[in-house]
Amino acid sequence: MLTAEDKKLIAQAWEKVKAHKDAGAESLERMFMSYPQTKTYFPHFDLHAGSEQVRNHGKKVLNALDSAVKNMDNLSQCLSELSNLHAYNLRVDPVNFKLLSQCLQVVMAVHLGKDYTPEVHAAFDKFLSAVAAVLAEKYR
Ligand code: HNI
Repeated sequence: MLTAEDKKLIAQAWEKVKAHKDAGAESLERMFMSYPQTKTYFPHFDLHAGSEQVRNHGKKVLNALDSAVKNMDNLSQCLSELSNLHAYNLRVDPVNFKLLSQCLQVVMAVHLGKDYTPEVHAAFDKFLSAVAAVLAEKYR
């Protein structure tokens, strides 16, 4: 459960993260490097460093997270379409959501520096777990 304080910290920190337009692509690149098995979901993508496809996809992921931040109290509804897509069409194994979340957190820490406090980290950890839970809820 996100507390009122968590929500405040997430909303504030997110504004700084999303100013880095390539934060999504950087997270994907980190995921592909650290967990190469995740590349199997993107056989149709050029996954080389600096790939335009990864860059564009990163923007989509960032936009989705932006709406999630704006709809923190209503994540299920806000991410319902994406949840269908990942479960029924893409069939992404839910373990992968944790891997991407971890990479997103590293990218946030890189960009936010000292503003990525333990409190912000803990709040984002809860938030990304909630997002992952919604994206995986249709697998049941
Ligand atoms: Ni994900 C497509 C958001 C985790 C594999 N994904 C999308 C799209 C968004 C998105 C937005 C674009 C939908 C559209 O075009 O309508 N993905 C998210 C979010 C997370 C996430 C917010 C978690 C925080 N996706 C993952 C993970 C994997 C993944 C962990 C696999 C490792 N996603 C995909 C694939 C596509 C995709 C594959 C289709 C890409 C394409 O364009 O063909």
